Amino acid sequence: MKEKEIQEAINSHLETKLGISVKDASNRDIFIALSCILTEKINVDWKLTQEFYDKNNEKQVYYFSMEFLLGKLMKVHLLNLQMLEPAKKVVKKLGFTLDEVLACEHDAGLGNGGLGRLAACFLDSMASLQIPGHGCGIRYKYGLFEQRLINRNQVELPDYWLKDDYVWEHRKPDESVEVKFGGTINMKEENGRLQFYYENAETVRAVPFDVPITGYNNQTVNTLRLWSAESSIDAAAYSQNELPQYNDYLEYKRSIEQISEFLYPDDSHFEGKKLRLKQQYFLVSAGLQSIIRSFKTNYFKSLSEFSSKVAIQINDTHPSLVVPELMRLLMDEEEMGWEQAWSITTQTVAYTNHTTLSEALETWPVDLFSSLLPRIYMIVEEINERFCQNIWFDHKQFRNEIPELAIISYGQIKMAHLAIVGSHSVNGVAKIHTDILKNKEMKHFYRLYPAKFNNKTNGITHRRWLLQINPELSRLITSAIGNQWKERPKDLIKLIRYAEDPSFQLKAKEVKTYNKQRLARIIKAQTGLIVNDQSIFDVHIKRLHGYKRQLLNIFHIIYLYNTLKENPDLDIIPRTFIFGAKAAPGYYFAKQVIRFILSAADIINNDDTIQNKLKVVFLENYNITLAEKIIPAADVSEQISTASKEASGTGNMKMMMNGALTLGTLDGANIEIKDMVGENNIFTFGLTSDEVLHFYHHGGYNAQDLYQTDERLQSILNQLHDGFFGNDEKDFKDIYYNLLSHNDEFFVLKDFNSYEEMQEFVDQTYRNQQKWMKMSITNIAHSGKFSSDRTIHEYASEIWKVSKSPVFSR
Ligand code: GPQ
Repeated sequence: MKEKEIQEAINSHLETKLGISVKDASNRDIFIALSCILTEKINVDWKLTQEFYDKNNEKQVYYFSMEFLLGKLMKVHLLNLQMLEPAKKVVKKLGFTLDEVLACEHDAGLGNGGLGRLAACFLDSMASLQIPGHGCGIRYKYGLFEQRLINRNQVELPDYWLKDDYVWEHRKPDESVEVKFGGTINMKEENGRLQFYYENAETVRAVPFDVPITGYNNQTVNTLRLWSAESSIDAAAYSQNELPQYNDYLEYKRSIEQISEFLYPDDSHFEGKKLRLKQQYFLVSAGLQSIIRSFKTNYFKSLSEFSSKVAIQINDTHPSLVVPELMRLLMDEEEMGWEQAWSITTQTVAYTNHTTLSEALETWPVDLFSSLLPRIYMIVEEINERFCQNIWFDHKQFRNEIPELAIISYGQIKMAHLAIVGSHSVNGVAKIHTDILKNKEMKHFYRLYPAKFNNKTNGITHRRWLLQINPELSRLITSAIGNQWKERPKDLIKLIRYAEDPSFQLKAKEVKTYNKQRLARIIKAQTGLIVNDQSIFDVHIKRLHGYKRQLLNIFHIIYLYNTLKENPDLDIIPRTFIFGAKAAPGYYFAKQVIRFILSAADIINNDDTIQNKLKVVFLENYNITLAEKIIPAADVSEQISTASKEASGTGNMKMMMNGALTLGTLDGANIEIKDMVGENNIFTFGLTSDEVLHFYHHGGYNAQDLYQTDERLQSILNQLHDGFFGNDEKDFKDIYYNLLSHNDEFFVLKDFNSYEEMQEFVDQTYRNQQKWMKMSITNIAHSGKFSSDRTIHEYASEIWKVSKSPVFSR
């Protein structure tokens, strides 16, 4: 769309829909007008895309996930439809600024962190690569909580993101399905088959809301289908034959709607709540019913070809009930026999594992599971029985491993085992993570089914995380190597020629400074702090977690502070340490760490004697929109998880792509970043994953010894213990005891020395700006591998067996 058209469309919308003229319009009015213009255009392509898929019988991919962390979408659509520049000009002409208009959209925060954002990046890449791939998720009424920092404490507020209507969703009541919970199962023999009937089950109406997912400049529009729970009976029907007991009805209605009410705020942590299991089954059952229905109407009548036309990827074990639910639908509803249903199910489903943390493993108690999902439980029992029998008779060498491999044992259902047994592919999300799965966490399964296991190193969409959030850097890149990198991110490697080019270095440095100044203004507005844009911006943004070691970072900051207090003239490059992190509401230790960082920040930021050499900023309510502003401004990317614990990480990729240098452990995808850029272009430190695993195997190390021998650590730990940082001094004692009496589970003290040395080297390196910029440009040049286009290409060809389906030849 050209400028003139956009302008006319906005005017016409304001006049005919709102009855106002531009001079009376608010930012939100302009936002709504633009969203309507986009929606009209998107809808045309959406319909054509679906018709094209139907007509050509294309195999469809469905990405099942309890989380889709989309953030805002308007800029994505403008960029994909090549309308960003004209829209910016028009909006300006009308007396507005596009950024303010875009800010009217509420973040769709339907995810906790990496896993949910990965799902969103995958949707973007599938549409941009013209792969018929769709998302299947839950339309939570409340997304991830909004974080406020009050008196240094995290306070959680509900995220009511739907309060102004969500402009991108389309409610499809005609495509609703029913999902059943509880009750008892009756069996009857009919026509020689066992039929299963539900008695006294609770029936929930699942209503789909479709969100269009546009591809980049290619007219493909795929679908993210989000399910919402509604009551299937109205008040009149509820009180039939009874006195109208309206209060009872309201209670009943609320209990149903609760299912899609909120996102569980735990990241990489299993919370065995019944409502969560309900959410999981709700997603899986609604999603599968709708897939089967569309398969039957659009493709073939017989379901025998299902697995050649449908691929289902499950995002961790959260949707692993697809295995028994697909079995149920094929057998009970479609009258298939077990063997055929099993072959279709396993050929359709593929499972991605995202963590080896034991506290994240999903295991459901049999009583809870079987009372909520009686028919599904029968099927899981049968899957387990057949699986164990199969090992006993056909894999005799594994007989001793049966108790360990079983899906049900000691009254618990192990969802990872169900997912492995019920799928044809199991993948980890970075090389080292997949190796740990194969050789440690899932080693028996790997020996049993070697061919199922494979690696798919994560990626991020370079369109959003470079092109959209860093237009200045994108322009600079394009001026050097042309436009093609936008569709072929690997072309970024052509930048390597400019890594040592003084004029390119200068321009790249100018872009970084510009982005740092912009972030400095945001910091000023949010916190009142004035930060020096010539200082090193050292960024640690991710969920707050023991293993992500925000504690190691703040320990080092305090060490620097203590050193400066002794010698204020110490020659260090000024640093601004920037944190952003939400702690799960029930994660006490993580909340203590937030308090600790904020307390240390107060002391450091208000100390005039250290000559402004250190500033510590904790930005409230870290979310996608904030990440988009921080990442382009980062000089140093903190990726300092305890080795072996971070399956992949994706923030590391986003920051690298924007020219930050990684300061990281040899963990997750950091290792592959190092392999790409070479060890001279990354700062690595710390125990290796083998060393960490070796320590765990031998009961850890002795943290007390380090306390005794390392004066730097002793000072900090004593400060913690003695209330140096506290209003309320008692609480930081917890951190003290956590490290010293509980033997420092995450090796914070153990890795301190090596981290400190590497931080010192970062400081030294930054003094040589030519070298720094060379390293920075080298990182950008090698970041193409970490585009999720590469990842999706691998899933498509190696797991899903789908190819590109170009809706229109351009
Ligand atoms: N991840 Cl299991 C989450 O964000 N949430 C989870 O519940 C689980 C994993 C992350 C993982 O910690 C990161 O290392 C990965 O980069 C990310 O998933 C995507 O794979």
